[in-house]
Amino acid sequence: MAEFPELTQAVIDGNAKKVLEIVNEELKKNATPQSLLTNYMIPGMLHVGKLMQEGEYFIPEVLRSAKAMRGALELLEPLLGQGADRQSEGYVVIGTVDGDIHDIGKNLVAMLLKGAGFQVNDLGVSVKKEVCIEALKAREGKVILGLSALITPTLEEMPIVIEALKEAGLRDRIKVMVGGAPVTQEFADEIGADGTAEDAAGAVDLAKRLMQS
Ligand code: B1M
Repeated sequence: MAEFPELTQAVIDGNAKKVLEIVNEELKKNATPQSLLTNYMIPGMLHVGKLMQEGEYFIPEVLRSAKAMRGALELLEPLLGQGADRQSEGYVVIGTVDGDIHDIGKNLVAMLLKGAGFQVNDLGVSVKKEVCIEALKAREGKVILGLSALITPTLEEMPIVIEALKEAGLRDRIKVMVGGAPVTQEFADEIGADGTAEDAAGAVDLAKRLMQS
């Protein structure tokens, strides 16, 4: 018996064509984008991380899997928004912190936020604090700033951005949400963020709570 379901294995193998094929087939059978992501594709990427850690996968293999994931995310993105309340839930500026180029998780968070009715300004990866400040200044009223980090060394960028918000006089109207695999609730509290979430669905719930707080 195969160790992983076919879709998970296709992500692990970095077989972009097969990932798209299976996703398309499953959608025709009425599978939801959320279940394809949560139950099959994300576990595939997590296994890729394990193989990387064990020295079985190197950057080229990891990039192939990331590319396969990205192709399928592009296909799923419009579907994640279907049925959502189109009235804006709020405005979110999001990015991966300076020095960090991981964006699959951040993109998922951005997608689900859009699907839930938030307006999202995605600043991309390795975003400098000045770029965050500029984007936040351009928007009046309450705004959520979402910061993602995947490698431990770049976690230290998060408090630097929060400090920059204070210096720019923006902290009182900006809610800061932090996330990414190495981020814990304890860390979020320590740096004075307004919250953290373990996954993209949790990030949507948190964003809704922050808009009401
Ligand atoms: Co990198 N990498 N990587 N990598 N990579 C990790 C993160 C690592 C854990 C792998 C390992 O060693 N096991 C390790 C970090 C160790 C550490 O510091 N703790 C690591 C390393 C070391 C590196 C390099 C330094 C390797 C090198 O060059 N020697 C290098 C760093 C480059 C840099 O950023 N400066 C590097 C490079 C890369 C690639 C470019 C090859 C590629 C990224 C491609 C891309 O993103 N476009 C890559 C990948 C793919 C990974 C792994 C395998 C997978 C990450 C991923 O996409 N996960 C990863 C292993 C792992 O995470 N186990 C690894 C799937 C994704 C859906 O989950 O991103 O966690 P995640 O997002 C989740 C939650 O965290 C949360 O919701 C998401 C959805 O559920 N979330 C938020 C994320 N952001 C959020 C924000 C929120 C709220 C929730 O609010 C704002």
